[in-house]
Amino acid sequence: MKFAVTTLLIFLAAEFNPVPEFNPVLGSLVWVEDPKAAWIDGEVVEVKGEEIKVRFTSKKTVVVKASTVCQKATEAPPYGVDDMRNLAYLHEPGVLQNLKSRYGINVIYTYTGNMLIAVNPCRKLPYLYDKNMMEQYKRADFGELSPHPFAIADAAYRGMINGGKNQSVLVSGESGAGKTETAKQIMRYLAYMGEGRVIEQQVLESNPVLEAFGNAKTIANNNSSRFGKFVEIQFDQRGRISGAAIRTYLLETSRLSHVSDHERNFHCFYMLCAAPPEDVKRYKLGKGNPRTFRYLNQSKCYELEGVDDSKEYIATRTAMGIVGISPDEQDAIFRVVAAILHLGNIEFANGKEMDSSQPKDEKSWFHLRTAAELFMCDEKKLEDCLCKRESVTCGDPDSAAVSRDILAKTIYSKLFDWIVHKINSSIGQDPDSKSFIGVLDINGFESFTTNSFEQFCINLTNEKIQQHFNKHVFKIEQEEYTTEEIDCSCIDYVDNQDVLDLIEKKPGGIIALLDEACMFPRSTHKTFTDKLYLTFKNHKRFIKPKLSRAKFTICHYAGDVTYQTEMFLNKNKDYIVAEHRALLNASKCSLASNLFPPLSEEPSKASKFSSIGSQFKQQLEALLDTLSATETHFIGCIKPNKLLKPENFESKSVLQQLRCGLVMEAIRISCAGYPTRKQFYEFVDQFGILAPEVLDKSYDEGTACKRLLEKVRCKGYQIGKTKVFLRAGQMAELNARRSEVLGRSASIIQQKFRSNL
Ligand code: AD9
Ligand code: MG
Repeated sequence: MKFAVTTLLIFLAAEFNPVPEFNPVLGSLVWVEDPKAAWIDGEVVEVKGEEIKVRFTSKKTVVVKASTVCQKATEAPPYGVDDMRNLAYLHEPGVLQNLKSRYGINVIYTYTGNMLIAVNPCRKLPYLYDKNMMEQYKRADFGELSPHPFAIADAAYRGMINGGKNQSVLVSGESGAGKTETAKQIMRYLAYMGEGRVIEQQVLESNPVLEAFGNAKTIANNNSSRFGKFVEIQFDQRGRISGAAIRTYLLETSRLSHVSDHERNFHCFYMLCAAPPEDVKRYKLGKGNPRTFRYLNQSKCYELEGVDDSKEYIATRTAMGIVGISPDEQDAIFRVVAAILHLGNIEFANGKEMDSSQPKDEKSWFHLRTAAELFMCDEKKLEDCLCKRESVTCGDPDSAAVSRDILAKTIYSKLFDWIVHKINSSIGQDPDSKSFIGVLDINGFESFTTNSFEQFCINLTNEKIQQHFNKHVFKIEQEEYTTEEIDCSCIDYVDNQDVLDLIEKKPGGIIALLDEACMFPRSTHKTFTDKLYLTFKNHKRFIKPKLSRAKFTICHYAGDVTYQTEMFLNKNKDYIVAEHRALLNASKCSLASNLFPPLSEEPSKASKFSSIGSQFKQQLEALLDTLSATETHFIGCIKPNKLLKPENFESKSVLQQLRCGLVMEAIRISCAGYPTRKQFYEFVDQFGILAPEVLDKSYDEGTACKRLLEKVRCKGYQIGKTKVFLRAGQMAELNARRSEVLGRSASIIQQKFRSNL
């Protein structure tokens, strides 16, 4: 992944300048930014005006500008702090070091205020999630125990029960960071609160079912979710689960016909190949060897380390039963899955007539017959539908292959939607439910060497979530400042509304222009791209790359991403080829024919042009409307290393994730204001030693704090109604002074002690 984290992350009121007053002197401990290791710590050994020489522990020295280094705490707790806000210095190297030192002892969770940061342990840590642990979190207040997803789930649950407000938990992070695993722990905890009845079981078992059909091995993650998911768990008056609604987003169907090296197709195909012999026979899969199917053998990866597909098949079947998919329905689902494998094996050759094609050889005829049999549709119609000239293809062998893949993808995506729908209707929605907790598990910001329409949609989602997050964190900060009656003009944030307008404004945004292009038969990706160049030539967030005419760059909040437009038009079009619809609608299998109702029964489709981009935009709007009406909890997942190997913390990559995700954003907002706050009495208790005269009872607590801070010449702090609000770095300074005074008193006592001897 390549990110260009640029100047986008600047706050209006205060740049992210963690310790503004820091002037390194001889002997100061500092962090120096390093292109490979992110940040390295060392000691200042020479100061020459603006330039300083720093010596690292490796004895290597570097000369850097004083303004580029960060101050290192002298007395950092060796195993870090539970909440980033308790760091002596709340800056990038501090945050990174804290995560790293905790990770080293398998402490994978850390708070930043109310947000949880979860570093993927890349190994099983069962003790962290057992019943005993759930019980402990159930009894504790937030912040009392170590940071944990159960604490977040519990906070959401209590917020719902006591505060009477709907809640949501947003889990973000890049692929392999642990979003799905974390979301599952949240769901487990919520189910645990509900006493373990059938409905809780159903909500939990929806996970393996959806994973079987919607997850696949990718380079980044052996169990990568190839769709986004929002699970709304509804509760009754007694706080028990009473219904659930699952919404899914953007299943990556392109994987069905094209699998890259070292990746796999969706898990269900391999499971079915590994099914018990009677099932393999029933679904006509020969010897059940995945190597014999074209949709599976483009990549040479078939098995997953530590996963037994035959066991997974049985487990999936059991889970399907629990979520209410009947044995007959399960049979129909796997028949369709097997039919897709056979469909993929049909190859084409030139037919007898011009622009026509036919199955290439006897083997292809066999797969065509078997596919038709499994789909329970007419064999001749299937042949016609693939080989004859029709609305989208011109009939030659290449077009027939395209038509075959389109058919396979359409069926699979309909099948997936059907499964989701089925789970929803069998778990049921509680019409009387007043409250819910939503859990969102959706792909983080993506920037690959080649980015297409999928990345465009995913990054739009992330822009939306980012805006929601900024507003949320900002609002919480503002509320606390207002309660304490202190000035909050110092906090503000850069709104990314301009990027959102560029993408989704109606009319005139990129999605609207793409829809327009899709409606004109003569448009090509080139005319579409030219139109973008013309329309957005002065847009601050849009860049026309110098050399290409088929690319454009968007300056996202997390960095610049260049999109390739070649497939944008095709991928945006949402239609079912009329012949495909007719073929499957006539299937004798009720599941298959239900997947393709007659067009007249889909009025929204029949009347107007429908596009994937616009539909997705609407889905997102609905999601954001839901989220905005809830109290939101955030969990940021971090992938410690590319290969997901335990005990390997790659600082550089973690830093990039912190910058692109929500974590640094939360820290920035809090740093721009007053990241450390302490109750008056706590503050006086801790620092009274710096100005003992304020401790006599003639002052009220607030004034005592003020006098104390004046005496030690602190500036820029604020005194609220019950708390002292300190700027970034001030707490560390006070602590250092306190240690100094304590040290001095200790040595005086020692001297006295010695002289008395
Ligand atoms: V993707 O965007 O769907 O590709 P996720 O969902 O962020 O991705 P996932 O939750 O699937 O990542 O985690 C990846 C792998 O890391 C899992 O399969 C586990 O093997 C491993 N993992 C993640 N979190 C934990 C955990 N808390 N404990 C143990 C974990 N293993
Ligand atoms: Mg996932």
